[in-house]
Amino acid sequence: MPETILLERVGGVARVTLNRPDVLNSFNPEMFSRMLAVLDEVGADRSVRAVLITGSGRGFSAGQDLAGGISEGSYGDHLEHSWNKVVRRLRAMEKPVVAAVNGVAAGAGANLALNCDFVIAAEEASFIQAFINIGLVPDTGGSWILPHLVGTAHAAAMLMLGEKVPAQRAYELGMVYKVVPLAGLEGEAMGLATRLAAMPTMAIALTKQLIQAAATNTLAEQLVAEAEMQTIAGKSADHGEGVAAFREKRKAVFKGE
Ligand code: T3D
Repeated sequence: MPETILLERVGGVARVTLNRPDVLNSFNPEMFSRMLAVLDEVGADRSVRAVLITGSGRGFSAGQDLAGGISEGSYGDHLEHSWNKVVRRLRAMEKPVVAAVNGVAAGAGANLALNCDFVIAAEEASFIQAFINIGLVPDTGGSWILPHLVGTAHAAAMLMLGEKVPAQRAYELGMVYKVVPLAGLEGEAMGLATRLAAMPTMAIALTKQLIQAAATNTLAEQLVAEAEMQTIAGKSADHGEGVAAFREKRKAVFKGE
Protein backbone atom coordinates (compact mmCIF):
# COMPACT_ATOMS: atom_id res chain seq x y z
CA MET A 1 0.00 0.00 0.00
CA PRO A 2 1.63 3.34 -1.00
CA GLU A 3 2.12 6.06 1.61
CA THR A 4 -0.81 8.50 1.66
CA ILE A 5 1.66 11.37 2.06
CA LEU A 6 5.06 11.25 0.41
CA LEU A 7 7.96 13.11 1.99
CA GLU A 8 11.15 13.83 0.13
CA ARG A 9 14.01 16.20 0.90
CA VAL A 10 15.60 18.16 -1.94
CA GLY A 11 18.42 20.25 -0.47
CA GLY A 12 16.82 22.51 2.14
CA VAL A 13 13.30 21.87 0.80
CA ALA A 14 10.88 19.23 2.08
CA ARG A 15 8.47 18.22 -0.66
CA VAL A 16 5.20 16.85 0.75
CA THR A 17 2.94 15.11 -1.79
CA LEU A 18 -0.70 14.30 -1.00
CA ASN A 19 -0.97 10.82 -2.44
CA ARG A 20 -4.46 9.33 -2.82
CA PRO A 21 -4.92 10.29 -6.48
CA ASP A 22 -7.88 7.92 -7.09
CA VAL A 23 -10.00 10.03 -4.72
CA LEU A 24 -8.42 13.38 -5.62
CA ASN A 25 -6.21 13.21 -2.51
CA SER A 26 -9.14 13.48 -0.12
CA PHE A 27 -8.15 12.79 3.48
CA ASN A 28 -9.02 9.62 5.40
CA PRO A 29 -7.95 9.00 9.03
CA GLU A 30 -4.67 7.34 8.03
CA MET A 31 -3.78 10.34 5.86
CA PHE A 32 -4.42 12.78 8.73
CA SER A 33 -2.09 10.82 11.04
CA ARG A 34 0.60 10.76 8.40
CA MET A 35 0.17 14.46 7.50
CA LEU A 36 0.47 15.56 11.12
CA ALA A 37 3.53 13.35 11.62
CA VAL A 38 5.15 14.71 8.45
CA LEU A 39 4.46 18.34 9.42
CA ASP A 40 5.94 17.69 12.88
CA GLU A 41 8.99 16.06 11.33
CA VAL A 42 9.74 18.82 8.82
CA GLY A 43 8.92 21.50 11.39
CA ALA A 44 11.51 20.10 13.80
CA ASP A 45 14.21 19.41 11.19
CA ARG A 46 16.54 22.41 11.12
CA SER A 47 18.00 21.32 7.79
CA VAL A 48 14.56 21.87 6.22
CA ARG A 49 14.19 25.60 5.52
CA ALA A 50 11.13 25.57 3.23
CA VAL A 51 8.23 23.20 2.67
CA LEU A 52 6.43 22.49 -0.60
CA ILE A 53 2.99 20.84 -0.60
CA THR A 54 1.45 19.45 -3.78
CA GLY A 55 -0.93 16.72 -4.92
CA SER A 56 -0.39 13.61 -7.01
CA GLY A 57 -2.55 12.93 -10.03
CA ARG A 58 -5.01 15.45 -11.42
CA GLY A 59 -6.16 17.02 -8.14
CA PHE A 60 -4.59 18.92 -5.25
CA SER A 61 -7.09 17.72 -2.62
CA ALA A 62 -10.87 17.24 -2.45
CA GLY A 63 -10.85 17.75 1.33
CA GLN A 64 -12.51 15.22 3.59
CA ASP A 65 -12.91 11.70 2.19
CA LEU A 66 -16.68 11.43 1.87
CA ALA A 67 -16.62 7.75 0.94
CA GLY A 68 -14.97 6.17 3.92
CA GLY A 69 -13.30 8.76 6.07
CA ILE A 70 -16.08 10.99 7.37
CA SER A 71 -16.33 10.94 11.14
CA GLU A 72 -18.93 8.97 13.06
CA GLY A 73 -18.90 11.25 16.11
CA SER A 74 -19.28 15.03 16.29
CA TYR A 75 -17.87 16.81 13.28
CA GLY A 76 -16.56 19.51 15.62
CA ASP A 77 -14.50 16.97 17.56
CA HIS A 78 -13.28 15.49 14.31
CA LEU A 79 -12.19 18.91 13.03
CA GLU A 80 -10.28 19.66 16.22
CA HIS A 81 -8.32 16.44 15.80
CA SER A 82 -7.75 16.65 12.07
CA TRP A 83 -8.03 19.73 9.85
CA ASN A 84 -7.64 22.26 12.67
CA LYS A 85 -4.41 20.58 13.73
CA VAL A 86 -3.13 20.73 10.16
CA VAL A 87 -3.97 24.46 9.92
CA ARG A 88 -2.34 25.25 13.26
CA ARG A 89 0.83 23.40 12.30
CA LEU A 90 1.04 25.19 8.93
CA ARG A 91 0.51 28.58 10.53
CA ALA A 92 2.94 27.95 13.38
CA MET A 93 5.63 26.36 11.17
CA GLU A 94 8.79 28.44 11.60
CA LYS A 95 9.60 28.18 7.91
CA PRO A 96 7.81 29.17 4.72
CA VAL A 97 5.28 26.80 3.15
CA VAL A 98 4.54 26.85 -0.58
CA ALA A 99 1.42 25.18 -2.00
CA ALA A 100 1.73 24.01 -5.61
CA VAL A 101 -1.92 23.54 -6.57
CA ASN A 102 -1.82 21.13 -9.49
CA GLY A 103 -5.58 20.68 -9.99
CA VAL A 104 -8.90 20.97 -8.23
CA ALA A 105 -8.77 22.01 -4.56
CA ALA A 106 -12.15 21.50 -2.90
CA GLY A 107 -13.58 21.94 0.59
CA ALA A 108 -10.93 21.59 3.26
CA GLY A 109 -8.46 20.81 0.47
CA ALA A 110 -8.90 24.34 -0.89
CA ASN A 111 -8.38 25.81 2.56
CA LEU A 112 -5.33 23.66 3.16
CA ALA A 113 -3.76 25.41 0.16
CA LEU A 114 -4.95 28.88 1.19
CA ASN A 115 -3.37 28.45 4.63
CA CYS A 116 0.09 28.16 3.05
CA ASP A 117 2.35 31.21 2.82
CA PHE A 118 2.58 31.10 -0.96
CA VAL A 119 0.07 29.54 -3.35
CA ILE A 120 1.16 28.83 -6.90
CA ALA A 121 -1.59 27.36 -9.06
CA ALA A 122 -1.55 25.57 -12.40
CA GLU A 123 -3.75 27.18 -15.06
CA GLU A 124 -5.94 24.06 -14.89
CA ALA A 125 -6.44 24.31 -11.11
CA SER A 126 -9.60 25.55 -9.40
CA PHE A 127 -10.82 26.28 -5.90
CA ILE A 128 -14.26 25.21 -4.66
CA GLN A 129 -15.70 25.80 -1.21
CA ALA A 130 -17.69 22.61 -1.69
CA PHE A 131 -19.04 22.44 1.89
CA ILE A 132 -22.37 24.07 1.04
CA ASN A 133 -23.04 21.48 -1.68
CA ILE A 134 -23.28 18.84 1.06
CA GLY A 135 -25.06 21.05 3.59
CA LEU A 136 -22.02 21.95 5.68
CA VAL A 137 -20.42 25.22 6.72
CA PRO A 138 -16.87 26.15 5.69
CA ASP A 139 -14.07 24.86 7.91
CA THR A 140 -10.27 24.57 7.92
CA GLY A 141 -10.15 28.36 8.25
CA GLY A 142 -12.01 29.12 5.01
CA SER A 143 -14.57 31.40 6.64
CA TRP A 144 -11.72 33.47 8.10
CA ILE A 145 -9.18 33.52 5.33
CA LEU A 146 -11.46 34.19 2.35
CA PRO A 147 -13.12 37.38 3.71
CA HIS A 148 -9.58 38.61 4.52
CA LEU A 149 -8.24 37.74 1.07
CA VAL A 150 -11.11 38.72 -1.23
CA GLY A 151 -13.62 40.72 0.88
CA THR A 152 -17.07 39.63 1.97
CA ALA A 153 -18.84 40.03 -1.40
CA HIS A 154 -16.70 37.46 -3.20
CA ALA A 155 -16.27 35.35 -0.05
CA ALA A 156 -20.05 35.02 0.24
CA ALA A 157 -20.30 33.85 -3.36
CA MET A 158 -17.66 31.20 -2.78
CA LEU A 159 -18.82 30.11 0.67
CA MET A 160 -22.61 30.31 0.25
CA LEU A 161 -22.98 29.51 -3.45
CA GLY A 162 -20.05 27.12 -3.70
CA GLU A 163 -18.84 28.99 -6.79
CA LYS A 164 -15.94 27.29 -8.51
CA VAL A 165 -13.04 29.73 -8.89
CA PRO A 166 -10.63 28.94 -11.75
CA ALA A 167 -6.94 29.62 -11.08
CA GLN A 168 -6.74 32.80 -13.17
CA ARG A 169 -9.77 34.27 -11.37
CA ALA A 170 -8.24 33.26 -8.02
CA TYR A 171 -5.15 35.21 -9.02
CA GLU A 172 -7.19 38.28 -9.98
CA LEU A 173 -9.01 38.11 -6.63
CA GLY A 174 -5.75 37.89 -4.66
CA MET A 175 -6.10 34.29 -3.50
CA VAL A 176 -2.93 33.01 -5.15
CA TYR A 177 0.55 34.37 -5.75
CA LYS A 178 1.09 33.07 -9.30
CA VAL A 179 -0.60 31.05 -12.02
CA VAL A 180 1.60 29.02 -14.35
CA PRO A 181 1.07 26.32 -17.00
CA LEU A 182 0.80 22.87 -15.41
CA ALA A 183 4.01 21.77 -17.14
CA GLY A 184 5.89 24.57 -15.39
CA LEU A 185 4.28 24.23 -11.94
CA GLU A 186 6.84 21.89 -10.38
CA GLY A 187 9.78 24.01 -11.59
CA GLU A 188 8.19 27.28 -10.51
CA ALA A 189 7.17 26.02 -7.07
CA MET A 190 10.43 24.21 -6.42
CA GLY A 191 12.35 27.28 -7.63
CA LEU A 192 10.50 29.45 -5.13
CA ALA A 193 10.93 26.93 -2.29
CA THR A 194 14.65 26.57 -3.05
CA ARG A 195 15.05 30.35 -3.09
CA LEU A 196 13.24 30.64 0.25
CA ALA A 197 15.39 27.84 1.71
CA ALA A 198 18.53 29.92 1.05
CA MET A 199 17.12 33.01 2.78
CA PRO A 200 17.34 34.08 6.45
CA THR A 201 14.89 31.50 7.84
CA MET A 202 14.45 33.12 11.24
CA ALA A 203 13.54 36.50 9.70
CA ILE A 204 11.09 34.75 7.37
CA ALA A 205 9.48 32.92 10.31
CA LEU A 206 9.16 36.17 12.25
CA THR A 207 7.73 37.93 9.17
CA LYS A 208 5.19 35.10 8.89
CA GLN A 209 4.12 35.79 12.48
CA LEU A 210 3.81 39.51 11.74
CA ILE A 211 1.66 38.93 8.65
CA GLN A 212 -0.66 36.71 10.68
CA ALA A 213 -0.81 39.18 13.58
CA ALA A 214 -1.68 42.00 11.17
CA ALA A 215 -5.06 40.34 10.48
CA THR A 216 -6.30 41.29 13.94
CA ASN A 217 -3.82 43.86 15.34
CA THR A 218 -4.28 47.63 15.35
CA LEU A 219 -1.41 49.65 13.86
CA ALA A 220 -0.28 50.50 17.40
CA GLU A 221 -0.18 46.82 18.32
CA GLN A 222 1.58 45.94 15.09
CA LEU A 223 4.32 48.52 15.72
CA VAL A 224 4.98 46.91 19.10
CA ALA A 225 5.03 43.45 17.51
CA GLU A 226 7.46 44.63 14.80
CA ALA A 227 9.80 46.05 17.45
CA GLU A 228 9.72 42.76 19.37
CA MET A 229 10.40 40.69 16.27
CA GLN A 230 13.13 43.05 15.07
CA THR A 231 14.87 42.67 18.43
CA ILE A 232 14.97 38.91 17.85
CA ALA A 233 15.99 39.17 14.17
CA GLY A 234 18.65 41.73 15.06
CA LYS A 235 20.41 39.14 17.22
CA SER A 236 20.43 36.44 14.54
CA ALA A 237 23.59 35.16 12.87
CA ASP A 238 21.96 35.69 9.47
CA HIS A 239 21.52 39.40 10.22
CA GLY A 240 25.24 39.61 11.04
CA GLU A 241 26.05 37.79 7.81
CA GLY A 242 23.73 40.03 5.79
CA VAL A 243 25.38 43.21 7.07
CA ALA A 244 28.91 41.78 6.64
CA ALA A 245 28.14 40.70 3.07
CA PHE A 246 26.76 44.15 2.27
CA ARG A 247 29.91 45.84 3.60
CA GLU A 248 32.20 43.39 1.83
CA LYS A 249 30.20 43.71 -1.42
CA ARG A 250 29.62 39.97 -1.70
CA LYS A 251 26.59 37.69 -1.77
CA ALA A 252 25.38 36.73 1.69
CA VAL A 253 25.41 33.07 2.69
CA PHE A 254 22.52 32.62 5.10
CA LYS A 255 22.42 29.56 7.33
CA GLY A 256 18.93 29.96 8.75
CA GLU A 257 20.26 30.82 12.21
O1 T3D B 1 -15.77 15.24 9.07
C1 T3D B 1 -15.95 16.44 9.32
O2 T3D B 1 -15.65 16.96 10.41
C2 T3D B 1 -16.47 17.33 8.22
C3 T3D B 1 -15.32 17.95 7.53
C4 T3D B 1 -15.46 18.36 6.29
C5 T3D B 1 -14.32 18.93 5.53
C6 T3D B 1 -14.59 18.94 4.04
O3 T3D B 1 -13.66 18.98 3.29
S1 T3D B 1 -16.18 18.87 3.49
C7 T3D B 1 -16.00 18.91 1.72
C8 T3D B 1 -15.64 17.56 1.19
N1 T3D B 1 -15.32 17.62 -0.22
C9 T3D B 1 -16.27 17.73 -1.15
O4 T3D B 1 -17.45 17.86 -0.91
C10 T3D B 1 -15.78 17.65 -2.59
C11 T3D B 1 -16.40 16.43 -3.25
N2 T3D B 1 -15.89 16.28 -4.60
C12 T3D B 1 -16.35 17.01 -5.62
O5 T3D B 1 -17.20 17.87 -5.48
C13 T3D B 1 -15.75 16.72 -6.96
O6 T3D B 1 -15.13 15.46 -6.92
C14 T3D B 1 -14.71 17.79 -7.39
C15 T3D B 1 -15.43 19.08 -7.73
C16 T3D B 1 -13.65 18.02 -6.32
C17 T3D B 1 -13.98 17.28 -8.67
O7 T3D B 1 -14.94 16.92 -9.63
P1 T3D B 1 -14.49 16.04 -10.89
O8 T3D B 1 -15.66 15.89 -11.78
O9 T3D B 1 -13.24 16.64 -11.47
O10 T3D B 1 -14.03 14.62 -10.30
P2 T3D B 1 -14.97 13.46 -9.77
O11 T3D B 1 -15.29 12.53 -10.87
O12 T3D B 1 -16.09 13.99 -8.99
O13 T3D B 1 -13.97 12.72 -8.72
C18 T3D B 1 -12.98 11.83 -9.16
C19 T3D B 1 -12.98 10.66 -8.20
O14 T3D B 1 -12.63 11.16 -6.89
C20 T3D B 1 -14.37 10.04 -8.06
O15 T3D B 1 -14.18 8.68 -7.82
P3 T3D B 1 -14.55 7.59 -8.98
O16 T3D B 1 -15.96 7.85 -9.40
O17 T3D B 1 -13.55 7.85 -10.07
O18 T3D B 1 -14.34 6.26 -8.32
C21 T3D B 1 -14.91 10.71 -6.81
O19 T3D B 1 -15.87 9.95 -6.15
C22 T3D B 1 -13.66 10.81 -5.98
N3 T3D B 1 -13.78 11.90 -4.99
C23 T3D B 1 -13.78 13.23 -5.24
N4 T3D B 1 -13.91 13.89 -4.11
C24 T3D B 1 -13.97 12.98 -3.11
C25 T3D B 1 -13.89 11.70 -3.68
N5 T3D B 1 -13.93 10.60 -2.95
C26 T3D B 1 -14.08 10.74 -1.61
N6 T3D B 1 -14.15 11.95 -1.00
C27 T3D B 1 -14.10 13.08 -1.71
N7 T3D B 1 -14.13 14.27 -1.08
